[in-house]
Amino acid sequence: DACRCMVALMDTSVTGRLNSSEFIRLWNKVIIYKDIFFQTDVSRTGTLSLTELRNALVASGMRVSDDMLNLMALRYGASSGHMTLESFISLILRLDCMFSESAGSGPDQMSNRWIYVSMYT
Ligand SMILES: [Ca+2]
Repeated sequence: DACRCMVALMDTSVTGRLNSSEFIRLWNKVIIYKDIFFQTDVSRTGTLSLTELRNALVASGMRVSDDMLNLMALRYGASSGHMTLESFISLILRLDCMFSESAGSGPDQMSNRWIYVSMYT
């Protein structure tokens, strides 16, 4: 599921598969976010607590409200509320996709992007 999600998020040409430039883009992002995950997992549990998740999002340059953070922990976290690396990568790629692709575009592009990310990935 995590792999399918990653492919869908980076498949900007919407062909159902990744070409080499899409794959390289994905791979570079995965490496960056994996490093952020391990840097913010200060308790060395291999998962992110809510506080660690907040720090990881800040380190990734994402600004989200506390309500949104709690929702993300519910949706992507385990029942303990802690988040694994796979869940974190799926979540952060979605955010990355929505924030970066919608930057500088109008509300129409933004809502199209939202529908695309919600439905396809
Ligand atoms: Ca931790």
